[in-house]
Amino acid sequence: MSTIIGETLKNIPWEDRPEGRGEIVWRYSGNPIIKRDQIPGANSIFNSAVVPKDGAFVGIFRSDNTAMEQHLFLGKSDDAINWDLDEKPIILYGKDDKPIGEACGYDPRVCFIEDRYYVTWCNQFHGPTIGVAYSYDFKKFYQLENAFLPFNRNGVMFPKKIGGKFIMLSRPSDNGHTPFGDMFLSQSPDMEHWGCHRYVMNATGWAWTKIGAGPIPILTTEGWLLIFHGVCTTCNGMIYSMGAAILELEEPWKVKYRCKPYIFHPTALYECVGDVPNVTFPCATLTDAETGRIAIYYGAADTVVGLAFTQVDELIAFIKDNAL
Ligand code: BMA
Repeated sequence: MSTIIGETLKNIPWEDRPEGRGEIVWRYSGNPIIKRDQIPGANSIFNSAVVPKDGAFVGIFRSDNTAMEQHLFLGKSDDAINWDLDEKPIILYGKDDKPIGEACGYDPRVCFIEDRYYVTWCNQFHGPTIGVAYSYDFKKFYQLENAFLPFNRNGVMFPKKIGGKFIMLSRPSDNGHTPFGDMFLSQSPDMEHWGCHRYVMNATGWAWTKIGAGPIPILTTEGWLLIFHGVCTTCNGMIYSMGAAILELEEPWKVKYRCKPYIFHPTALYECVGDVPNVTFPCATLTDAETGRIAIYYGAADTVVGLAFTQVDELIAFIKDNAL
């Protein structure tokens, strides 16, 4: 039986799979957990990342305002379901300790590595690329250099160094609604200089248009469990579903198993109706190594935040039984 290698999280939010239902990933009955206008002046709050901290939870939330400007906001919660969100965006500081300005951009991920929390997001630098910042305390955020040249999206860190290097997944893209995209991996000795690029996975099967890493990969006895978003294009636009794969522990650019069917698909009303219909976009998980529970945070229809659940041993068995 596959298990999570990591911390216990006794207060992980959880609901059992509804009776008589067979989905590998199931929705929280109280979804959406974040409403679109929970921040004054917000048009939408969606693709967002949460982590446990000091017995409670913190998160970085993407909110687009009614001028459709994209910013990152701090949120706090005792139960990881009910969130207090700041009314003003996060302020980024430079290495010289001087404020640079508000954190602009979208689709944040948060990853604790060694002694601090790294935030990666889609930053604007003559087009989208991967912004990087860190914080020790979620009070002050220091911005580092952008990781890559434009155009790139979905920069997702691994939670520990491998072979002495920081590791980040990303998806080279274009300046628009990218109709292509495979997943790559890059390595860095210092979180600023990125190289030794490796190819990880292509867009194929149900995700024939593009794929992008989702939450921080989860360390398990089987390898790195990677949940990602995959996109297919229909006559009515793109559909964003969730896929899953297992990557090799020491060489995580090598795919051990990739699940042929999607593991989650926009079918609930709040995933199918909103600013961008038919989008489920995972950016974070909470995990409990003791019970194997995984809570997945995802943006729904580019409008609200949803929560879903799965069990690590069942998900890994599903991936292996249904491998491409
Ligand atoms: C991607 C990103 C995401 C968004 C998705 C669907 O390109 O912009 O933030 O959720 O499109 O619109």
